[in-house]
Amino acid sequence: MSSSQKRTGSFSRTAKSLALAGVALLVLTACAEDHPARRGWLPGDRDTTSNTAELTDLWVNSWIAALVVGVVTWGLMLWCIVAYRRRKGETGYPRQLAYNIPLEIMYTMIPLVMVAVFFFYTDQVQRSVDEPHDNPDLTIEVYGKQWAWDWNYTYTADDGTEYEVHDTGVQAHLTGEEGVRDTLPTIYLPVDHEITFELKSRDVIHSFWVPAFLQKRDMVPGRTTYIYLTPQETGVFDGKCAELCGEYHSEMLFNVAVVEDDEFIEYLEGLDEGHLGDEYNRNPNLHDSAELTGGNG
Ligand SMILES: [Cu+2]
Repeated sequence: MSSSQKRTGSFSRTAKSLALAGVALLVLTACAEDHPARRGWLPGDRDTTSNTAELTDLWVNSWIAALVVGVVTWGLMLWCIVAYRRRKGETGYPRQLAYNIPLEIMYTMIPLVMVAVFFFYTDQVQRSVDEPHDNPDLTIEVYGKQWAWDWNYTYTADDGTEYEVHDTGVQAHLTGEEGVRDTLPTIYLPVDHEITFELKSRDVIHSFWVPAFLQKRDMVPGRTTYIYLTPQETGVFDGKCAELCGEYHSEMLFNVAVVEDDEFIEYLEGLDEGHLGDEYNRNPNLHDSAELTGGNG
């Protein structure tokens, strides 16, 4: 064995053990119960709302499937590059192959099956997440407007008291200093209660997004779109508009405070009664929202 062959041998051994060690390290760290890798580095927590576990599983499993496909594809490519490399003394093109029917059928069918599987699971999760509440504890009608939000709360408390109150926000004022988050308008949600969000717009297309809830939905003038969820963990989360909607889109921010029931009722009692409806829309000639409900934004 020549010395160069020996060197190549020990190099490939070192590379192999390094790769193995890397994979082992990755697997071990990802095994830790609360490692972000287990959630595919998504924001929030698996149990933040009644929908986040399902959405997380769809995301993580899709990534695993995509990675398996990637590894097989990269492996085949590498194998071709190495096994069919130009060897000493070879000239011209290698033997050209075309019209291998079984092979062509295979690489048409496999992607079709993969797309069908992705479609099946995506559809399943989407149906489950978008399943309307028959009788939600709380309905919040959210109006997006350049560049803030109006919230109408309709809530029936456990003792039967009914609330129809509203709150209204103004856009954030991003100064570049710390502490702006504390000045943002805040939407309050009672933990462990079914909530239906009715999403509307007063002017242009906005999008209601709470990253930790893993859900985002367009708010389209003249239509109503919906989000159905049950918050399962108390805390304060970031909310924002996710549809470029004009000059101060980046300041169309809010906080989401998920609180215990008594704190929620205390908050509702501090709000003004009544409803800020379509009469404040900037496009009064649009169809009545009620005629055009539905759709997923
Ligand atoms: Cu917006």
